[in-house]
Amino acid sequence: MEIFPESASSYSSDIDNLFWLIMVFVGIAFVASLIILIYPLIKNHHSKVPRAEYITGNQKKHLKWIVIGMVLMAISDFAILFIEHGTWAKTQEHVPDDVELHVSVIGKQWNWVFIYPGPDKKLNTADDVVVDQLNSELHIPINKNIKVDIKARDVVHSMFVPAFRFKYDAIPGRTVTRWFRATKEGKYDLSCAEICGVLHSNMRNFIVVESQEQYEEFLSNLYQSQ
Ligand SMILES: [Cu+2]
Repeated sequence: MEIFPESASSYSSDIDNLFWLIMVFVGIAFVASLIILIYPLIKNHHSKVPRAEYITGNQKKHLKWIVIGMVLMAISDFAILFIEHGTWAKTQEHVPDDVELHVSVIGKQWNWVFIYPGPDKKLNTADDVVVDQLNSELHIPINKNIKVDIKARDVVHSMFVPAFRFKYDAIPGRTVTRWFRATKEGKYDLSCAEICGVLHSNMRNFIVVESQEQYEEFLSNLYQSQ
């Protein structure tokens, strides 16, 4: 049974594994809570216990259970932190050195704006190319590291590419730099995952993953259109 959306980036499965990891911890806590809730209802049914006992919860024998719960919760949190640390470092702390394309993706009311580096291959120079069209596509080559500067022009948006397991807030005044490597050719949704105004749902753009040749052809056409 496949419960996840299509998977098309080098670290999709790492993120999916984290989902299952947290699911196991939360699942155990969920079942335990239900037992703790339902068992006393049955045990203290009014046919057996006609008069309820009033518990203030500040006696030692009651406090013990609060502390046990807190400790178990803290252990779970640290276990998750410990196990996920590798994935966190890979996806968020280090951008790989060999980057094929460095782009800006800017959220605004209501569209995603893409800024490609110009023929000098460097972003934030005079020859950068701005693509600001509703539902436009960001073209990238397959199996290459893409570095993304995520920004916002007005309010908070969130750059969400489900197939890449990529989701980061775009915050005005800040540049959030992340990366991904697409592993499957195709056209994938790039939408906004933060309610950002009445036309929030217009922010449906796409990432097109294509071969190196197709990508270079796209770039040269883009440069010619300038
Ligand atoms: Cu938005």
